[in-house]
Amino acid sequence: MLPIAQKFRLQGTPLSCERYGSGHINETYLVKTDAPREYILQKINNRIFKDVHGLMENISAVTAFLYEKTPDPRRVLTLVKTTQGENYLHTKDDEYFRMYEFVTDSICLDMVETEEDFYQSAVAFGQFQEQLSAFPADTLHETIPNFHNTIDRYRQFHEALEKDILGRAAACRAEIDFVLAREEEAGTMVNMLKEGKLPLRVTHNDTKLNNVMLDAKERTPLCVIDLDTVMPGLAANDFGDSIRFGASTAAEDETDLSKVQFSLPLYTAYAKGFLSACGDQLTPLEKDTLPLGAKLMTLECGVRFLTDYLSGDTYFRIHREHHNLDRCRTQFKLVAEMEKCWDEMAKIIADLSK
Ligand code: ADP
Ligand code: GN1
Ligand code: MG
Repeated sequence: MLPIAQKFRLQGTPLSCERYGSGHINETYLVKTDAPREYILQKINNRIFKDVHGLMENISAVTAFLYEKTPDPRRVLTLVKTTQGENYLHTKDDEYFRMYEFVTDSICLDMVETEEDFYQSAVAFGQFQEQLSAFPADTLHETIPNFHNTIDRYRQFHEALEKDILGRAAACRAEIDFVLAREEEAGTMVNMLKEGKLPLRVTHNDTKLNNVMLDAKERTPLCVIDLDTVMPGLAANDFGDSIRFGASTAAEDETDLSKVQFSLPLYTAYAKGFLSACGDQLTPLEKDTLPLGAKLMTLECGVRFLTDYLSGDTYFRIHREHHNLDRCRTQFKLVAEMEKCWDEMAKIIADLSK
């Protein structure tokens, strides 16, 4: 990878380039130079992102827009150009790479450590949405069509189930039944959007806790990263995706389901942070749909993991056998728990919205 790193305008000579982070899609590397400086190099997954040029146009435009408001490389993800002055490198082998400034003195969490950290991550994502409210949404490329179209995610699930190419369906009947039992409800927000009841906004669409950087000392928001899926979307989906990942008491791939619980205190902390950062912008109905966003993003993600499991694990990177099945099980456990405390979830949002 060092020869790739050398093709970017770095300060100093690159000394090392090691795999980094725990994302499921791109390949991320930490580059260290003798300056000394650190950078993040990423090989973009062009099997999943079919229009890398459009994707990089999005990222370059969004980061430039944010930089105008906050001209600080710790507070806005900052691209490093190639020696040719481009925003990304396209190699002869048809591989795509990009380089970012490393966000210094920061932390990036794979699991919530304190309620306060989760609250701060909500402020970060809420501010991100608020800052992008003036961004011209029609200039954005749709990097993955129908990304949070839950109805289409069900269509893909049915297709995978019908093909069942590895004969895995028989062993996950309970999970399949769980998905089927919620099919009608799964389309609720997509239909509300179609009916013009919910507005499209510029959203992040992948608001996992490990896609936000906090200041290592203050543990306050620095910047939102992983901008591959910034596209027009629903505010409640950004809220919901954070909840599905962060308001769980266990990791996304925990195999001991007794450890996986949906935490109402964490949900409340996130809701406070999110509403304080972008609440003024949201319509009353958008606020009302926040709990539904949490439930449907968790269900959708579980459906996506299960679909990938049935299809032979071609989308999400796996590190062990049945990894995607384990992942889908944690999501369905969380959905089941949310269903049990549904009224409380709604009341928390209603109280905070007063
Ligand atoms: P993926 O799409 O695979 O999730 P990310 O862009 O989220 O890729 O990067 C993976 C991980 O690399 C992040 O969770 C974070 O820990 C780290 N990372 C990414 N960009 C930066 C950056 N600019 N500075 C510091 N760490 C970063
Ligand atoms: C992927 O890229 P990463 O790891 O931040 C996925 C998200 C899922 C998430 C589940 C482009 O996110 O949609 O919610 O895994 N990203 C893409 O952990 O599909
Ligand atoms: Mg990520």
